[in-house]
Amino acid sequence: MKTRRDFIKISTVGVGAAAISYKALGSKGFGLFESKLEGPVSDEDLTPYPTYCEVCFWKCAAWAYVDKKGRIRKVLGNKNDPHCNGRLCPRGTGGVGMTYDEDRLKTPLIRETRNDGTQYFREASWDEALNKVADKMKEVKEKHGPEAFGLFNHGTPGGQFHHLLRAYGSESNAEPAFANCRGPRMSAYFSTFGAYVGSPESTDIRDTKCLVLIGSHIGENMHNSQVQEMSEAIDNGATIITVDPRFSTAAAHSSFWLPIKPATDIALIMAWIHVLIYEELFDKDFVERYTFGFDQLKEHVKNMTPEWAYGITDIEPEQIRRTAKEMAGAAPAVVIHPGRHLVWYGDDTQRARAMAILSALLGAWGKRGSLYFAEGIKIPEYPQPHYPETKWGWRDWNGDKYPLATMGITTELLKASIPRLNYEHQVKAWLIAGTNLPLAMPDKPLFKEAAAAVEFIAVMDTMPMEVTGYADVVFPEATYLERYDVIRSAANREPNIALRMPAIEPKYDSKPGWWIAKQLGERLGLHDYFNYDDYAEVIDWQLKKLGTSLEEMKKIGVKKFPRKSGPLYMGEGEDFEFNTNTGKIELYSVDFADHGFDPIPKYTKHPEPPANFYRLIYGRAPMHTFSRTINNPNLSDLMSENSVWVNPKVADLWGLKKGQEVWLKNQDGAITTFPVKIRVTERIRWDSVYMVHGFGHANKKLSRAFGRGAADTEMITNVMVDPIMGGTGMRGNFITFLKEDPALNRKEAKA
Ligand SMILES: Nc1nc2c(c(=O)[nH]1)N[C@H]1C(S)=C(S)[C@@H](COP(=O)(O)OP(=O)(O)OC[C@H]3O[C@@H](n4cnc5c(=O)[nH]c(N)nc54)[C@H](O)[C@@H]3O)O[C@H]1N2
Ligand SMILES: Nc1nc2c(c(=O)[nH]1)N[C@H]1C(S)=C(S)[C@@H](COP(=O)(O)OP(=O)(O)OC[C@H]3O[C@@H](n4cnc5c(=O)[nH]c(N)nc54)[C@H](O)[C@@H]3O)O[C@H]1N2
Ligand code: SF4
Ligand SMILES: [Mo]
Repeated sequence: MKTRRDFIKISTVGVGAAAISYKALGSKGFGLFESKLEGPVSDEDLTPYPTYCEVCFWKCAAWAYVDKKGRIRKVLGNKNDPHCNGRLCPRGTGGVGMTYDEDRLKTPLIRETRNDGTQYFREASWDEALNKVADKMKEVKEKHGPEAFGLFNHGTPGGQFHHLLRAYGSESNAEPAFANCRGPRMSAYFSTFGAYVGSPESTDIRDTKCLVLIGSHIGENMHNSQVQEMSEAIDNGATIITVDPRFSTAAAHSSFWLPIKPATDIALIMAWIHVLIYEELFDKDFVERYTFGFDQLKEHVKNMTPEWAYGITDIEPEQIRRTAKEMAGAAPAVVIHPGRHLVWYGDDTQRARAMAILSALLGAWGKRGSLYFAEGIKIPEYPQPHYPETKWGWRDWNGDKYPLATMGITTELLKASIPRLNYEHQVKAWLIAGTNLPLAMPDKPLFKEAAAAVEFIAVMDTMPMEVTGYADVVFPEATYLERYDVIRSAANREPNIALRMPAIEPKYDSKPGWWIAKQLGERLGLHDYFNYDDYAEVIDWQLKKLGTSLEEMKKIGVKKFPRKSGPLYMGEGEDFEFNTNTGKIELYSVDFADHGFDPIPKYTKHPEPPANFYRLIYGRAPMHTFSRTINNPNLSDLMSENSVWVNPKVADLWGLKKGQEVWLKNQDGAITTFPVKIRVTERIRWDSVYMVHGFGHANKKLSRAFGRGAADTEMITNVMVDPIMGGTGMRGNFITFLKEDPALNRKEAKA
């Protein structure tokens, strides 16, 4: 039986024909810049507009150059911006493809059901679509209270809807950036240092003598200034130590590559800590002055020798000792990179704690070449009433189950939406803004059950992504190059802000997120929270408070301010109070002990792949961001599908050839919708396979992305939940190969 909300592959009468003829032009019609279509243009004929990139969360500031006909010809980095230093990554340069993608959402859409029960989307006016969502928000408020309206948000578009939700009276929101990404390090670094590492992370890579990458694959993970600083550090002779079961791009540039057995990193880090302590290589003065719990730590790691770790990690004891000595020799100028996507095995907060403790023993905190003290600009709050009090929010869906979580947990929001699970507080409807949940969330069956259970879903996106197929109403947002948005403010070495303004008018019938949120707000009687006609007024008001103006920012894009919080680094022997329970860096975490968690990290063994199965690991490719860029005409030109990396030993055993198409099947019997090509390479351990995340799109309306490669997410049905902060550990899944089309087999079996 079909559920009330069947997945609809967006197709609307009217735009379909146009889309096909446009597609006939072929993706090659779109080069890196549109100028390929229209011939060269001289810089004098171009007008630059300031923006910051939305292709990933590094938010590099840039200039969009527009020609006399009103077309964006190129996007270049802003030289004064510390996120990019004037250079964008390939995704940022090709980001303009998001604006000129002919598959974009073009008008609001409303779900309809025909007499025979089948469902489809019909084009609607903005008024109708907005009224429908606002009416539903009113209804939910009356029937269940505003708290029952949930929000999945990500990136700047999500921020506009978050404001709307708070004004309406709900705090039931969650974003993948926490539970599916960097949540473990937030909880871990906060409990250790009483501070977060921020985004961009405050890693002083450019001045480091030793950079330790534990699974961080910088170079494929293209976080811009980090990649630039890493290459500077290499030129300056820094030692790079990369721990990765795969020979990553970073590993290729490293002095030491430790091809660790997956899921065993905590053992390696604890053995490093053992060597530092028992060979007296740690920073004694720093530890004595600033840390709490050294004696307990020393006792705890007594038997965690390199020999012990060797049996677990496959890393030779000699390598463990040597790399520990390298770090000690470079200390305190060592960056133990805190990682970003940390949700691997469910003990991820503990792994991040181990990394934080390792940094502390090296005195590598607040010192040149380690982690610096970042400073940001607080954007003045535009006048508005306080947000209404809420009766419950993301913390209370089912008791305070994850007390050390600092943001809403996506999987918990799904569970709170399923009546069968009997959560204390039930969520009845969703807004979704800027996240493609079907590809970003592990455990697809859970997502589908929750999506079918809620009464209503409204999605704001720029593309007909999979998530839009679950919506009752779809709002087409203007792309980042077509809109004003919040002022970018992220802590850095120098405090700074960046402006995003429209370079061109929104194409089609798309609208900026701020406008959509305001229109809903007005319909809900929340005018006082949206007291402006144009978001430019808000920005100008805020900028003036900061001693600049919209007029000035339009000319410069980025503005830097003098630091007020003091120097980048700690002074020698300076008194320093950390924002923790003990006022010290907690090698032994009082918070963790209070909540019944191990106060010092322990290694726990995780399940191994069954016979003929291999651990699925995944990561990034330099030219794509998750699922959002796969259809981008510029970027799909650079990489149009993913492959599955297989060790030659495994390829031999299975008789797999380079380029051969296979389907993957996981331990729970899930099979990939699409086949994926084999890449035979020594760069991956024999017990694992590797895939780039984001491919395997199932919506036909994504003309370049549909059916290209396979989705790692489909293979991630086992979620290893982090008991400390609710992270969705995704690397406890194992796959095997199907050499023949499983659909064919199914048909034959029936015949
Ligand atoms: N299997 C697997 N799952 C993962 C990961 C993985 O590696 N593998 N990585 C995890 C991590 S680290 C993260 S951070 C998350 C990322 O999760 P998401 O942020 O959900 O990732 P995307 O797939 O890029 O989806 C972004 C969505 O926003 C839309 N979008 C882009 N720009 C705009 C805009 O300007 N306005 C609006 N309204 N929408 C826009 C895109 O079209 C797309 O639908 O995924 C997590 N999930
Ligand atoms: N080009 C590009 N860059 C991006 C993004 C993007 O989509 N595209 N997304 C951005 C975002 S939001 C995030 S969160 C970051 C994520 O980037 P990172 O935090 O750097 O990535 P992870 O996904 O944690 O790690 C991937 C690496 O971990 C290795 N690995 C797998 N299992 C293990 C293990 O058990 N132990 C160890 N030591 N290593 C293991 C994999 O082989 C792979 O090289 O990337 C950011 N940068
Ligand atoms: S790192 Fe690349 S994709 Fe990310 S914001 Fe910067 S230019 Fe854009
Ligand atoms: Mo992420």
